[in-house]
Amino acid sequence: MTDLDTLERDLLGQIETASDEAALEAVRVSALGKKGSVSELLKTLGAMTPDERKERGPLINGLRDRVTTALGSRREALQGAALEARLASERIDVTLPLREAPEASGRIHPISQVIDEITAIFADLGFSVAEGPDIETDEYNFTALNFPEGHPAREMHDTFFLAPDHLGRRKVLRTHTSPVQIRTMRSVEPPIRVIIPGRTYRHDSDQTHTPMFHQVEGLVIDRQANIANLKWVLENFCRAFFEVESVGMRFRPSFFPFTEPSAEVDIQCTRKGGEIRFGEGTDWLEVLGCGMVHPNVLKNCGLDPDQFQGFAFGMGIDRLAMLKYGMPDLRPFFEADVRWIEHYGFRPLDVPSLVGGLTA
Ligand code: 2NM
Repeated sequence: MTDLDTLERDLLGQIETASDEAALEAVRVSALGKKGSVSELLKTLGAMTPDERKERGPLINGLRDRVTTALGSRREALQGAALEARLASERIDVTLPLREAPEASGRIHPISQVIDEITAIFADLGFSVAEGPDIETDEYNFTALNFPEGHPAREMHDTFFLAPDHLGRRKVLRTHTSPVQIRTMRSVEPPIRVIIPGRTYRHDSDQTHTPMFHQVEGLVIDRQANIANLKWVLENFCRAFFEVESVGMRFRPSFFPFTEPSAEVDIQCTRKGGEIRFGEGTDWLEVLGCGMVHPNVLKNCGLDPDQFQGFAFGMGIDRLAMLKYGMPDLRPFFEADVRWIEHYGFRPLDVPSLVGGLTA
């Protein structure tokens, strides 16, 4: 084996085993660089006799060509492998779910969602929203609403009583939002069309009751607002809220001190296959109470019952939320469990509207 053969085998071996482009470049410089082994051989041609050159020239040039070719193909292979590795490391799985932006990852509590839905529906019917304090006087919570002094209904409400104020007035945590209707009737000239969503309190706690719960009440006062108007408003509300074309309703006579006549309202439903459907079927579901505002309540607010009349209604928001969104238990509403709110909560940018369908 000649020295050229040995050199060629050595160089081709180094080229083949060069593990990256930098290593390959080092081999190239060591062979074909200014002082490279092959370059040095080429320089020897000049000092040769023509006969020597004729014999050695093609051998050395052949060696240089084969080394150059081997370098080229090894470089191509290394570049290809480097590209493959980079593509693999930068690979994006477009089938993975998007990570939510921070402003989209919070959740709206079902109670807030239902209040927003109810507000949107009644706003469309021309109602505005009124609010009042959670701590009320006995006067606003009971007396003005036609609960006689010492009447058992005051006890029926399981009232939380607070210490009397400096005027000796006994304070209570409001047992319903009706005191806000009193405040409204005493301060706003009819016609009145308001709803009052808010927190209410009763000394009651079991699987279906929490000491704090949410109500929305509505009030319409005008010269001739009547029961037909009441039924129309409630029917339209139920159709919009339960998102059905039509809904069978049943008005059962009932009693509230602040309305006469009074009724409790059921809507039709079916409970086939463990799923509840509203508006049709053979079952009935109680959803609200209502009635014509009692003349004594009008008088208590400085309104002449011979001039003005109206209707009022009230419903439990927490129960409506459970029914509409299939939540089996009331208690997690108030436990602030992030896993629960992630499951049952609503996306902050999905604002309820009649245009989109409330839960669009
Ligand atoms: C209900 C049912 C029926 C009601 C009545 C009044 C007021 F102040 F106008 F007399 N406010 N709310 C009312 C009537 C509330 O909740 C079940």
